[in-house]
Amino acid sequence: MTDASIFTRIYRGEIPGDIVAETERVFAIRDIDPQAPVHLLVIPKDETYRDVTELASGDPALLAEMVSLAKRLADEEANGEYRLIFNNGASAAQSVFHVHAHVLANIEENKLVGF
Ligand code: DGP
Repeated sequence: MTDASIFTRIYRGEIPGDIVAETERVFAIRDIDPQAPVHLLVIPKDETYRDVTELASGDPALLAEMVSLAKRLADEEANGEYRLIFNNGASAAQSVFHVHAHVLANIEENKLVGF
């Protein structure tokens, strides 16, 4: 049996993490190392899917639920505009292999991060 991901452990309350929103199947936390004034992670509660490629083919409705929560958070914390980033694979800077979307907003002009 593999260990639960860090995000699953946060959701279970085993590791500190501020859950800022949740839906039936998705939750959101603030990134520990923010790259923009608003930097949230939107994460499925179930860690079955490693990355967005697997998720899109396995459960597109869950992907849609993630995008919907991202938009709701961008409305609540910014002006509704946001970047949505999925890193896919270690050489593309993915470090946690439990699919998650980075939601970045209130980005200063010319300060787009490349991570
Ligand atoms: P990625 O590199 O795309 O796999 O993004 C993983 C993100 O997860 C990274 O931006 C930092 C964040 N992260 C890692 N550990 C923790 C943690 O314990 N708490 C929180 N809030 N974020 C974390």
